[in-house]
Amino acid sequence: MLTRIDHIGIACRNLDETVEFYRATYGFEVFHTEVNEEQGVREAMLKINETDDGGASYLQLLEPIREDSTVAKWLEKNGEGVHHIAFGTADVDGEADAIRGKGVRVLYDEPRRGSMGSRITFLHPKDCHGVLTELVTSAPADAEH
Ligand code: CMX
Ligand code: CO
Repeated sequence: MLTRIDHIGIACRNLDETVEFYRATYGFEVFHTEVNEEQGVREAMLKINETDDGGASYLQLLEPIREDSTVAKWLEKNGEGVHHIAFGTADVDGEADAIRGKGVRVLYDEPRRGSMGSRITFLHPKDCHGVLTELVTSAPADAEH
């Protein structure tokens, strides 16, 4: 089951300036920042609300760290804006398998590492009516990240 909006991923050119926009305009504070080398991004997670399933919903602000990263390529083509949506689930492996079985391309054979020790995979936007869609299972609450 997919039980929440885990996050909305927003591509930006300058993470610090974008973080400041969200703070000054809405009062959202940074909950967590990290560099994900594999994904080629520096990111900030802004927690918007907690959810009934024990998780939370975030904005994920993404700045590319490499010219050849997916986000750099997307920014070049589209400019800043909403890059993907992510649904939260307790079972990313099972959900990915079930969705793959429906004929939607799942981009990774096995989930990879996402924000805060989560496990993530992506569905191809061309199979999802133009929306790059991520599936996320959060790390257990007591895990190091
Ligand atoms: N949303 C919607 N459509 C998208 C898209 C996006 N974010 N990114 C690409 N597309 C579309 C393009 O517009 C293009 O469509 P057209 O052929 O009609 O022009 C098509 O998909 C192919 O795009 P591309 O620019 O050639 O890009 P690639 O095929 O090289 O890569 C994708 C697309 C989805 C495979 C790649 O972005 C990917 O692997 N994404 C998953 C990883 C990721 O996004 N990581 C960053 C976030 C990390 C995190 O959330 O933690
Ligand atoms: Co994401």
